[in-house]
Amino acid sequence: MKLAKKALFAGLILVIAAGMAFAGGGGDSKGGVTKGMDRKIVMGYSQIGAESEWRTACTNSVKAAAEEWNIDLRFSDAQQQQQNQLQAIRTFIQQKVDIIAFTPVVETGWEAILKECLDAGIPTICVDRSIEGSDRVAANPNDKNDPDNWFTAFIGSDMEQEGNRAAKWVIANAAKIKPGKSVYNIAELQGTVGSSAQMGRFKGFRDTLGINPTSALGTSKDGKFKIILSQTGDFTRAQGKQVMEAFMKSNGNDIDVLLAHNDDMAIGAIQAIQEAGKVPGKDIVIIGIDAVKGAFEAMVAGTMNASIECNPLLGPQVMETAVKILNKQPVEKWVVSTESDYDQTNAAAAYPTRQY
Ligand code: GZL
Repeated sequence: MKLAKKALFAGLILVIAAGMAFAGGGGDSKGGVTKGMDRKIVMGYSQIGAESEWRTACTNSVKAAAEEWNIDLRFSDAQQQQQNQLQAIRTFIQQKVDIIAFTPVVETGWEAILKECLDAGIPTICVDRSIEGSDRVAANPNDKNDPDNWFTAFIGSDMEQEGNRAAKWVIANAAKIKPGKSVYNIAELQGTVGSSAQMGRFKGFRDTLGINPTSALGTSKDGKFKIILSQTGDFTRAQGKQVMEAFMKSNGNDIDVLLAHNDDMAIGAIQAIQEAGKVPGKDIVIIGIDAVKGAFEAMVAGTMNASIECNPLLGPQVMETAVKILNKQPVEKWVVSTESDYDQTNAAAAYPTRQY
């Protein structure tokens, strides 16, 4: 009799353990089901790295939203290397995750891996940046050569629009801050070369100023604005400072405006401008993109003039879109982020409620 009881008890333990593992979906401890699903889904996420305040805010938003939606998130940090992203996505395929989200560090080199995802029946979501050849509108779904069909949805900003908005601010404000100039010389700190963020901002800024969008340097049609320096700082503070140091050495007395493709590079450049004996925000009008906390602090301090918002809080949209896709519900090909522009007229009022 004792033996039978022991066997029964052991069997019970096995059943309970099996039940918990199933409820836990990807075997993690939390269990339960994903919001809007009848099971817990597993998402592989390949993130670029942690190069800027913006990126950290984006990562935090994705992780918090995965918690909120009860999604088992397999998160990989590529440390800015595309090779690491490709490897991570291949691992997600081997793990048979339900869906893959990724931020392409540059626009090129994604066709093969995304076709492997398609062959494995795993839908993919492009987050923040996009891939070459994608205009992110619904394409002919049967055309395997159309990059728009290599991923299911894109969630992120219109980078060209951000460049347009930056140029519009410069046109409207440069002369107010530095009056009396017939030509405003512009220095530009570009983002990671080949990324959709760098390419979109580069083009949008030039288009609105009336400068040839295919060349780094050039003069606007009306002759009022001239890009005299343009180089990448790879979206980091350190490199933004380093490149601005070189700009100040070669043309420190000629620069009227600095456009930085993100605030981190602008903040690095501010240090270089101060070390060169010039007054940032007055001798050189400084505009960045992202609208991160550091930019608000600089605008309130008067060392930075404006920042064009690029929303990193994409996590909720990523998880909502993933659940819709897995539930076979229709999703927008491009879920556009909503954004505003900030400068010294509204930064102080907005700063206390900023989330990143
Ligand atoms: C833009 C994003 C850019 C940010 C940078 O959507 O990809 O990358 O502007 C970040 O701060 O490094």
